[in-house]
Amino acid sequence: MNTTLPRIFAKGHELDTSPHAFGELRRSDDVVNDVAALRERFAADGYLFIPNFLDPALVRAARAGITGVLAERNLLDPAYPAMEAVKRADADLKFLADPRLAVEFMNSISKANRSMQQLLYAGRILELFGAFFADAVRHFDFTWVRTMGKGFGTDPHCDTVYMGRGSSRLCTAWVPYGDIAYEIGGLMVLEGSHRQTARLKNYLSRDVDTYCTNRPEAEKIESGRIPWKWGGVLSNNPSSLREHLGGRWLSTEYRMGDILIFGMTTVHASLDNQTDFFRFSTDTRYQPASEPVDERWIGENPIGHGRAAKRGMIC
Ligand SMILES: O=C(O)CCC(=O)C(=O)O
Ligand SMILES: [Fe+2]
Repeated sequence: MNTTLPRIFAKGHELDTSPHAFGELRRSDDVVNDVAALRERFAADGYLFIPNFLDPALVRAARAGITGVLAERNLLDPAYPAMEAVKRADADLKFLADPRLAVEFMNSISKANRSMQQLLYAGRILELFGAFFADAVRHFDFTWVRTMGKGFGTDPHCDTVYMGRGSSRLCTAWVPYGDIAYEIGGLMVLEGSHRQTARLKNYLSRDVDTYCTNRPEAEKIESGRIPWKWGGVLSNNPSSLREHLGGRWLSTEYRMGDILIFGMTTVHASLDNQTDFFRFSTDTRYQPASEPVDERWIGENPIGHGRAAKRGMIC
């Protein structure tokens, strides 16, 4: 075991942190102004990790907006300054399991947060994607805001199953709003997983909003009683998934200002939060403006994974 790392978990499974199983994300701050090198690295690694890319003062201001909403909702422990984002012991976040309530909550945090809007949809991020795509940039209109309290992180998945109806060049930008020690649980990327498209062919061809009209669950999906039969998870055991697919889980202790960019077929997950601090991050999406766009995530109130997104087929 690597003794410099704490014990870390994902979906309750302890991760092997020995050097063959776990490592640090490769930094790309050295090539941030060299677009050819950035493209090469993205093709080689399936991600770009650029520390200290965003203005930390703006990230901090966006964090203040997030903690403001959580304080209003009585989710923070009032014994600590809101900016520390200590979760109230009895704060109940179960409502986030309901996709409709989760969307409402994310919108209530992101829409009025001018620093977050400026950070994500203007300035450096757009310049970077413009150069990277060599095209005008279109971003999705929905902002995924993660407010993760103590407990499990996100299951391993690829983003294409949630947003793959448009451009295959779509990219995700994951931005932390706080310094995220390993125990608080940031994002992990499975090394080399973007090159596993043959093995993951079946998974990558799926879409969480497609359902079988000839199966018993069809009626529940059509009426909106359940969001889906299959929620897009690749595996609920990040440890055995890694053994199966190979490569290391890669992560880091993120700092405010960092950005992690990855593609639609890169397997990722997040570490469990073992602390009383909230982990805050957003994930947002960018693509070349000239390419087709997934209609679920566009407009003032995107349909998302709601009923209008469902596509029935006989299977
Ligand atoms: O932040 C997380 O836990 C998950 C984020 C994610 O899946 C993404 O950025 O695509
Ligand atoms: Fe994701």
